Amino acid sequence: MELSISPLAGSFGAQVNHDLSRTEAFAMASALTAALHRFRVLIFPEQHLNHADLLAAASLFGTVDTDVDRRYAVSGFPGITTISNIVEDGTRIGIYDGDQEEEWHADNSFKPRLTLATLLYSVITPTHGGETRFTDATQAHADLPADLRDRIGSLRAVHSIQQLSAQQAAATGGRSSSAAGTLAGRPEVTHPLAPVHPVTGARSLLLGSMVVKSIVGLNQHESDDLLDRLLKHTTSDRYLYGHQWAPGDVVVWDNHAVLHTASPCDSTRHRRLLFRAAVHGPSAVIPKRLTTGTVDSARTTTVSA
Ligand SMILES: O=C(O)CCC(=O)C(=O)O
Ligand SMILES: [Fe+2]
Repeated sequence: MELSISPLAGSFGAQVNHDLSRTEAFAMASALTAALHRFRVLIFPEQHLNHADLLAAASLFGTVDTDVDRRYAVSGFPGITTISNIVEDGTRIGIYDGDQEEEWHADNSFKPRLTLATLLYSVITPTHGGETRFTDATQAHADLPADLRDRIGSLRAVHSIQQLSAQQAAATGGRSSSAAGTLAGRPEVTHPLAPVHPVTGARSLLLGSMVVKSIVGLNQHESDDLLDRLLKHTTSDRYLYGHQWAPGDVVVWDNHAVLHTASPCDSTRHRRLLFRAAVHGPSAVIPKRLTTGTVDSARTTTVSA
C-alpha cells in the first residue's frame, strides 16, 4: 500500500489521503513517520475517528503522552484533551485562551522533554477564523545569515510556564489556560535555541512568543532583541501556513521542526471543537515493511529519536 501525498505549495506541509482508522494504517506507521519528518506538517482530510481511533492514530507516530492538563482530559482516554471555545452550563469544555489567541510555540517546551508530534482532530469548525497557523522553523533557521546561525548554534533559552501564564493572562485580560492548569508550577527549563532534530539532524528555531523568558548568558536587553529578531524572521509570511479547518481534518505536526499558534476566533458567533493527542517518545516498536518483512524483522525495527 502506497501513501498518497500531495505537498503544499510552500517549503513544508503535505496533504495525505489516508484513512487513519483502518487497521492497515499500522502497516504504514514508519512511512507516515517518515512523511512527517520530511514534510513537517501532515493534513489528513475526511477522517471519522472516535477517541480510541485518535489514540491509535497518535500511536502510529510514537508513545502517547498522558501527562496532560487534567481539567480538559477526556475521561477514559488517557492522552486526549479537548480544545474548545464552547461553554456548557457556564463552564468552558476545553482549553481556551481567549478569542484573540496568538501564541507562537512548540508544544510542551516548558517541560524538559519536548513533544515529538501533536495531532489535532477537528469536530466543530468555525466558518470564520480559528485557523491553526504553522511556521517552518526549520527552513527559517536554514535561511538565517551564516554568522547569526553560528552565533546562536550553542545558545540555550529559558522556557517558563509561569511566564507563559502571566503573558497569556496579560494578553487576554486575565484568562490563561496554563495558569490554573495541572501542568502549572513546574520549574523553568532550558533548551537549545537552535536544536538539532533528533531524527533528521536539521536544526530549527525553538522559540515561543510567551513561554521563552531569556537566552542564557545574555543580558535581558540583548536577549529580548535577539529573541524578537528571530521570532520576527521565523513568523514572516514566507514561512507560514494557516490551516483552515474542515470537520474531520486531522493535522499532525513535527514539534521539533515547526512552531504553531491558534488564531483569533469570535466565540460569540463561532463554535470550535478539536481533540488533541500528542506523542513524546518514539514507539518502542514500529512495524516496518510488513508487506515484505517477516514478523520477526517487523518486530525488531525501532525508530530512534
Ligand atoms: O487551537 C489551536 O489552533 C492550536 C492549539 C495548540 O496549540 C495545540 O493543540 O497544541
Ligand atoms: Fe500547541
